[in-house]
Amino acid sequence: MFIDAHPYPYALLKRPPALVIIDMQRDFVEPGGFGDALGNDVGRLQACVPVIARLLAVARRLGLPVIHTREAHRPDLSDCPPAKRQRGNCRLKIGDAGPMGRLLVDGEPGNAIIDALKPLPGEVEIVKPGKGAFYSTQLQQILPGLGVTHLLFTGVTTEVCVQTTMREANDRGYQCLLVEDGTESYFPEFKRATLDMITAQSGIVGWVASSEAVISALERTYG
Ligand code: TIU
Repeated sequence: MFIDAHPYPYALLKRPPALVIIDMQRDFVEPGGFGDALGNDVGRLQACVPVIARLLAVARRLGLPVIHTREAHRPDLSDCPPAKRQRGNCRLKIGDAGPMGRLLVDGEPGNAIIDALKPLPGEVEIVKPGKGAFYSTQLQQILPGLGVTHLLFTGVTTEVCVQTTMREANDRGYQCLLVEDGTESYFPEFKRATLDMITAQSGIVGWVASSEAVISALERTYG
């Protein structure tokens, strides 16, 4: 079975792919969080929430492994490079107190995954200090234990944490597909460019497909 994808059909194996949901945290999608402090229009990210919720429901029903990630730093900021904290010259920086607690700090209300996509017990939740989900985390050790070779990517933001993680996964031998309507950027033109970069050169980083194509193929293959 195949997912109807660009630049060519994405083959599904007997073992299902994992659904990867990158950084769907209040810090990026709600006013008063880290994304807002960087000067972004956070409302732009809302469009992918119902799409990811639909994919998540299908993944849970069909038994796909689900991996959530969250960008977060320890309360003492010992895992936050000063260069990252100082970048941008913003009024509020990582670790400063905002309306939802300290920005991008693990355990703060604003750092939590949004209610609509809350992880269930048993689903993997990777807490990552970088943009990529493999850097300084256990993800590389966890994936073989799940028997996963194929990854379906969703989340925010397309050209930052999603693309970085997809490139890290590609270099580690995973077959990666990005769900086009399951990801958003603060900059629509950067989202478009990312989709084009991933699929150019016969899929140099991987594939892109719509959530509709992904869901129908998953239902046909594993339903
Ligand atoms: N600023 C921005 O576009 N993204 C991030 O800082 N992190 C993620 O993409 N999750």
